Amino acid sequence: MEKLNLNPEAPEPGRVDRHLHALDYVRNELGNDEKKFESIIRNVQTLQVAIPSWALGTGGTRFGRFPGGGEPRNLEEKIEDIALLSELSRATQSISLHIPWDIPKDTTAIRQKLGHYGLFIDSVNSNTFQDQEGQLHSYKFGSLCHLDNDVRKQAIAHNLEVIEYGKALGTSSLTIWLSDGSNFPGQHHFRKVYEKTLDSLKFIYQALPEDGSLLLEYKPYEPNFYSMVIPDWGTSYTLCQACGKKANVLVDLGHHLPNTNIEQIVSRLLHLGRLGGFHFNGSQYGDDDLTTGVVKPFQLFLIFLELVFGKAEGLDNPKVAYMIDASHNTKDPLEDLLDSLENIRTAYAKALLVDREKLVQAQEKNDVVEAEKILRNAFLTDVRPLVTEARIRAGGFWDPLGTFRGQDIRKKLISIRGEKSLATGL
Ligand code: RM4
Ligand code: MN
Ligand code: MN
Repeated sequence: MEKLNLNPEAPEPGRVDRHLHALDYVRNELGNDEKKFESIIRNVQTLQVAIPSWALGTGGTRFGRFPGGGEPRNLEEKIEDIALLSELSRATQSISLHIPWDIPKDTTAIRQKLGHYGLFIDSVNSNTFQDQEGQLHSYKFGSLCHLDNDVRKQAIAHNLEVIEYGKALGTSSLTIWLSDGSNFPGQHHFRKVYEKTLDSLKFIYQALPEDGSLLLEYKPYEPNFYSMVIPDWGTSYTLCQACGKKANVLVDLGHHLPNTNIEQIVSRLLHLGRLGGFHFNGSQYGDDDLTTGVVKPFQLFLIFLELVFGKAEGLDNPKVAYMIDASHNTKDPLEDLLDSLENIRTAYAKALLVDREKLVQAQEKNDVVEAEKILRNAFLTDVRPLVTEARIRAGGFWDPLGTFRGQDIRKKLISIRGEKSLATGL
């Protein structure tokens, strides 16, 4: 199968004129500083966010799943979906794989297919949060933290296998999220499970290639509701530090308790040189089921501001990896992903507007009102014309979502893949 061909887009009458007009407004807001204007567009264009192979089907909760049809039936079709997203938005070029949800049968053919669409593999993710058929030892009571050597060995071996898949597919990045934890007080000896986890991670770390990277997530609760072995950035940080330079903390926005100051965590990790990357999603209470940047757009802007300032202030960090990690329970997954990609770039563009020198001056004078005003002015500026300009110049579509709907893409996918096709994932 090849990916669906998109018809060229005919922007509705007046669209281009309206765009140019709106673009002039932003130019003006920037004091007609053409250099800054152009550099923002270039920066926005370079922000490319990976898509996980497990987010292309309808997500579910433990109560149910309501699939919308036309879901990709295999890795090849997932790649085709991402090629479609890439052509529409020009904001994504890569895909993350979860093993064993997406075991590539023929790695050469997969690499060829990726190359054909100008895509690549971002990171490979291990999965020791589920038991697979035929598996010798269960992960019911943990994986890398398990007190039983045999269970731990099996979980380590799985991670080593995932590293090998990664190498065969051209990526040296391994992402680990552990569901290990406990549901009852007394169930875990906190220190012991931490030590076991560290031993296991060190072992896995040794198997990374020379240029390898290990991204370590944290999550405060779920699927365990009393304690998680890696509940917070601090725990992840100490584990990474004990492993070595190639191990870094991954911040999944949904993995925080309500009202956590995520931007401060980002700042701290950047400061310490251990910010490995992001999993973007949105949430009101917890976890990752909402579109990125809808409920808390100001927070997303503040997170990007830390990244922009960190870079401007020369903080030495590994290359930060960006991925969307959301479960699309309600919206069409492809529409949801297009929305998220757009919102991420919008937040970034707003952060790029902020006049850092003026802000630093206000901070030094303790001018709280001025400092906050600088941020709010940038945040309230409508940067959508800039984001559109970045996309159009890169060969993307004027209206990715409108095109997806207008050209009946989902209907066409259903006619090829069927109403009942189910993508692997949660
Ligand atoms: C976890 C975590 C991981 C993802 C799994 C499916 O909550 O966010 O990144 O791989 O979900
Ligand atoms: Mn995640
Ligand atoms: Mn998650």
